Amino acid sequence: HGMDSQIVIVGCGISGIGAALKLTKHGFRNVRILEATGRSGGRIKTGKMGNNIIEIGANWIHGPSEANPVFCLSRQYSLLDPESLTPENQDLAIGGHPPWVPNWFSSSGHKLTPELMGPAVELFAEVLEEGGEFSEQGGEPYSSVGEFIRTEVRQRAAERWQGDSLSCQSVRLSLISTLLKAECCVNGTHTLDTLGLGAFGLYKTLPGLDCTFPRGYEGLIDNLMKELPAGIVSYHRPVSCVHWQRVVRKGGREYPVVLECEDGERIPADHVILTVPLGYLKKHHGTLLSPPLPLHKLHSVQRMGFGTNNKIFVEFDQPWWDDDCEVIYLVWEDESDLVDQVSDVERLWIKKLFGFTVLKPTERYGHVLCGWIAGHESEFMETLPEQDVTHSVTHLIRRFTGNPTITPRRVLRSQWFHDPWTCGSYTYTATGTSLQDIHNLAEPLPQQGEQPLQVLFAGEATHPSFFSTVHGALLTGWREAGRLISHYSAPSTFQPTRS
Ligand code: 6YU
Repeated sequence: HGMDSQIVIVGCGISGIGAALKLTKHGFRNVRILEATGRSGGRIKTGKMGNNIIEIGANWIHGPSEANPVFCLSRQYSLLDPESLTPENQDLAIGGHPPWVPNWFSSSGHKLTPELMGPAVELFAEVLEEGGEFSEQGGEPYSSVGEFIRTEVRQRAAERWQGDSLSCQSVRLSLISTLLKAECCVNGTHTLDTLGLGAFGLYKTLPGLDCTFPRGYEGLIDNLMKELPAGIVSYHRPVSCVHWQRVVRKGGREYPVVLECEDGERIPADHVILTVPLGYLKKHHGTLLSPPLPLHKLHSVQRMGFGTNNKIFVEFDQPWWDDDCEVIYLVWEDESDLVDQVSDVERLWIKKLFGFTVLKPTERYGHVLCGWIAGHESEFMETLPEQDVTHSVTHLIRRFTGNPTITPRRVLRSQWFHDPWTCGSYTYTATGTSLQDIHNLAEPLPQQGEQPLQVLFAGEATHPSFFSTVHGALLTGWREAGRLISHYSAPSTFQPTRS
């Protein structure tokens, strides 16, 4: 059958769309996408706060340069600001940490100076970079990224800052706690104690200074969707079970797979590309596949990490930060013991919010901040009524600025953990994981036999070096489409060569 084979893609995020585009452009005639929600884009989701556009999900193109397919497509669709397109911008190697201009505020209501904070910033950056250098085979001297950073920071801080006053040492260590919490957001993990040290270096950064979409990330999705044949996506169509290793007859043909939808419809297929998030797979693997996942694959699903990172957008009439400020760090003076989690989630969850990034340019956004909060504290925050979140954030800002009159105009937060089709934010390499686990996640079922490639796996979690990103997800969609294309082009005992 070749180009007539039935290919069903589960999920209309960037990986599912990427796979569908590559397959249809190659000439496959029976490709369809089943999407649980009423929209395309998945974790790429642009929203509104008043007249401002805000990103509820993915925020930046990480490493916008020639090797990044998301950058190349966005440039082609004219979705980027001219500054993002310059060669200087593409050449900047920032190693995943953009050189943003910081402001620091303390829990006693003071602004902290660069002279005081600088040494802590440098020390943290230095240790963090070394954390990525432990190779897979070389052995891990510490049990996690968290333990490594804390041990090294304590040691080096004691040596380097011994001449400084105790209060100076203490506030610098408190800033390190804030930076640990920020790193929890970057990695989408509850604490750096669950982030594997050996696997930390797997994530690769591309050159280019991270950029945003002036008219929203979803513009990329809209443009890609226009290139797909009309009507190939069925919305509000959650798949409840993928039955593989079957022989299903329909219209005089046999199919190895049948998809069962929540509404009871049964759809036969030759190949299924599953792009559901790892968080969803962790929760539903027992019912989503029948027969179930082979054990080595299941264990990798369980070992790999999938955590929560949420945003809290806050709009003000007037800025309380410097004109050139790009990121605001909140430093709790009682946190010199290098902590990245709170002792009592319900009472102290707001302490996990490390600070805010400033939405720029001001002419476009006005005075809007994006707060970042990861982990169980973030998952608890999702359960609170919006006015409770507003109240906590208002109180927090009044305390750190020492200004009891500041009142946000509007507050809006994301709730990725309670999104039933995502169950969190993105993938991280947990302690005990290695590259092999990602390969296991990506392995198709079955690999060999008379009916190979019945179920294929795409999505950000299946990319060996760009997991947790949009470009990683897109590349996995293309990869799985490519796998089917080669399958039908390669000479084989069972298939006549190409159509
Ligand atoms: C990036 C960024 N970014 C912030 C936040 C989030 C994410 N990412 P999808 O989920 O999109 O699609 C699956 C579809 O399947 C979906 O539509 C479902 O509805 C559907 N589905 C589920 N179940 C179904 C069923 N049963 N039946 C039918 N359909 C079903 N990435 O590049 N830049 O700034 C951010 C950020 C808050 C939540 C991000 C960012 C991650 C991306 O959004 C994400 O990877 C892709 O969109 C996923 O696409 P997909 O197709 O795989 O799934 C040093 C170091 C360390 C390591 N990491 C550092 C990297 C930093 C990561 N950065 C992230 C940061 C932010 C802020």
